[in-house]
Amino acid sequence: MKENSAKDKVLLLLKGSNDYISGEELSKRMGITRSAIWKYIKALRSEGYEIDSVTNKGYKLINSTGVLNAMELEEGLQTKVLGKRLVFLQSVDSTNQEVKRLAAQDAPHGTVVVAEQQFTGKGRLGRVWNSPPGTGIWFSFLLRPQLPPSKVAGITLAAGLGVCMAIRQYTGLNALIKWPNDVIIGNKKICGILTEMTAEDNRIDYAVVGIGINVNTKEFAPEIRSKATSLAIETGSDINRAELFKTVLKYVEHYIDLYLTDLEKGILPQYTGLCATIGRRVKVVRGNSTFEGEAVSIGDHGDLNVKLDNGSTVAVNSGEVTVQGIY
Ligand code: BT5
Repeated sequence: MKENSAKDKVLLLLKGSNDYISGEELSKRMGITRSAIWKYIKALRSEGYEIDSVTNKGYKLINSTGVLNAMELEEGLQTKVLGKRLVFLQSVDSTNQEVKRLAAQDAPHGTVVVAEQQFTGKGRLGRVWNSPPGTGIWFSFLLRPQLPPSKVAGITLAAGLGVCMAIRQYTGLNALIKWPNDVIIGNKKICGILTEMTAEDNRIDYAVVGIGINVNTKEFAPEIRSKATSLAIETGSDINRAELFKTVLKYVEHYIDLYLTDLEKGILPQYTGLCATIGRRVKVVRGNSTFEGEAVSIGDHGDLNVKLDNGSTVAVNSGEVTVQGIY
């Protein structure tokens, strides 16, 4: 564990106590003055910790749901490799970009960057990902897998499955996957994933997986209002983003490991069981032709197999398909 600053030590003492601790007790335990304690309490409050103070009783930590910082993100993280190096930033252009910058400086496999806010959050194909502060979990991680580039799509499917399972476990909501890697609740999007990679000689140099989850968003920008939702909207209450992040990272690591151990087969049965696209009518646009059919299964490279109305089956990629009934 990193050496804690005095402010973090005050926080740990508050966290370790079920009752009020007096300013005197804190100042004795820390070996600093009561006015220094008061300064740290004020600083912690400004970070979002709700700390009650009562004359003659002292201080008590009431709630830390709104807080996102490195300490909250790392404390109790149960992963093997993901997040062993974790960088938290108040704001950044895009966490994918930051991970790429760190990768260029030889950052290790499993490095994670989390941001409170992204100025230019990216979707796929140059689209925008809205990432305002105080609302979501916006993070990316670095992988240096021994894989050919054709296997990267499966990593993205595994990450989507991990997010979906974590949301189900943490909130009890009926989260599903819209192939290939949106997580949805009802017909609305709660999470998007962007994977980028660099490769050489048919080998992945590194892959960056970026995940955005709408957690405590109450209102969306007009252009996405009809197709986006958040966990707070769906559950009716605010969610502790740091705790949810740790659950997500644990599940994402688990399913990526499963995929890498048993390439496709490790995750496909579970993925298919949670994939809302399977069994739906889809429209496929390929070149100048448009076909309709039913999505029937996921292929070995993560493609979607569509049974067309003329009876033939085609394997399609995400750029070619729209699903009827989901945004
Ligand atoms: C995605 O793209 O869904 C991938 C999003 C990845 C975001 C993460 S956040 C951390 C990391 N850093 C980044 O810069 N990116 C990753 P796509 O399938 O192309 O969907 C983009 C579309 O989703 C947009 O065109 C909007 O219509 C919609 N959208 C934008 N922001 C949204 C939001 N917060 N919630 C739901 N939908 C949104």
